[in-house]
Amino acid sequence: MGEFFENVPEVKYEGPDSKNKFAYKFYDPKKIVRGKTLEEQLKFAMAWWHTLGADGTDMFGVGTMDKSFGTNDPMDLAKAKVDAGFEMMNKLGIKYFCFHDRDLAPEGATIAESNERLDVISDIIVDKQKEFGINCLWGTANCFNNPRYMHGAGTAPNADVFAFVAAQIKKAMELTVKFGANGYVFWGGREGYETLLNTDMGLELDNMARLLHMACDYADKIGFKGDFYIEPKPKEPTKHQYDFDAATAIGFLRKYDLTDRFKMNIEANHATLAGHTFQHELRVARVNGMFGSIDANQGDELLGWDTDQFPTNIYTATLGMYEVIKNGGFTNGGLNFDAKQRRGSYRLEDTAIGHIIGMDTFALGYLIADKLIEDGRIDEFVANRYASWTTGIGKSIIDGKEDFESLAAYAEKMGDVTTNISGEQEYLESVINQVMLSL
Ligand code: XLS
Ligand code: NI
Ligand code: NI
Repeated sequence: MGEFFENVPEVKYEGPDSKNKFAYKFYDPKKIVRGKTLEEQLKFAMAWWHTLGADGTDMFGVGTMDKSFGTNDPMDLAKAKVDAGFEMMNKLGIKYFCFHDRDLAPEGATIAESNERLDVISDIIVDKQKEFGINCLWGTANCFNNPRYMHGAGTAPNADVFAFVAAQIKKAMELTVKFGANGYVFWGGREGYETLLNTDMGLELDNMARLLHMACDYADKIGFKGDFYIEPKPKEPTKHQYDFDAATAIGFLRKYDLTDRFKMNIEANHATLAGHTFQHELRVARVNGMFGSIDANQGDELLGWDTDQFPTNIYTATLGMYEVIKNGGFTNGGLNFDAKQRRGSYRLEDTAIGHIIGMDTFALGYLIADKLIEDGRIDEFVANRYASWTTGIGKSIIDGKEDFESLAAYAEKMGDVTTNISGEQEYLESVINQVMLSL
């Protein structure tokens, strides 16, 4: 096996003063925080598709990055990607990867041929996992690329498409188990609509739920005990996607009695597209007991699409990690870099540098969020803000002892509300700045 990332050395933690672009400035994998190493807390994962597949192709131009890994033969390329991927993860100390079935091996002419190809490549991956001590965070199926999915997959109007995608997901779940992963993602790539004029929305949603129930049943058969995740996204590729945001996806799961097996995989860029902050999406998942995993990237406020940039925004990462810590940390989930370097950063080492900055950003975010919680001023402020619910009339409402009549009598006696206190947003933002900059 040759070396593919020959300009990338083994990347180590050198601290905030290092000027080595191939060193971590803030991510010290062995540092203990909240009783575990940062490596265990953050669970970084490499996304097979971007890191080994994306070559900079966009709507206006061909690829700028050479991701041929020394071969033109599709199966040889699939094998070379395994070598390249494990080389990069090993050099960077990334302990997990995420994949779509079609990232691993090219689709064949029949399901049988596609599956045979997957068997060949997945055998190689399993050996590599053992050799390098690298795990799989989650798997998924690419149900959006092939023209058969032009009208959707689980929500397609054509029942044959539904049957085909079931076969595809069945195999992708088997691979996920083979790699020992505890997560399986459903991202509704084309599960949505372009126009309601040709769409039976009710049937499409019922069918999506049918597909997910079948996945749960099959998980039990093959011993998949991990979490299923829905990854919400409001649009792109379809105009309107059914899993618009966390609240919408959770409502869907509740309606169809799927909340036992499913959680959310929150992607930062998708939150932006939905008009939400990353923290909002994580909070919605958390307060509903549905937080699972994160696709770590960032969008551009000025662009309306999924730019999938490597995360560099420390403020956003801090507020995101604040939610993760409040949730008790990751269980089966982790931080998957669903991210790619910009088209002009065309060298393979730019991929590595993107991961390095992403890992430093989330490590910093985690450390600052930990300090914020330890500092306690934010929590204390919030507790005081809602103090009226712990005594008197507030407690009585929570205890279920009040009704409209009793509250009307209470209000009458009170006259008017005289107890509102300031929200102090500016002060709270200053606390964040202070904690952040004094880390
Ligand atoms: C696309 C999604 C996709 C999922 C996996 O926008 O982020 O990459 O994470 O199918
Ligand atoms: Ni994603
Ligand atoms: Ni995305």
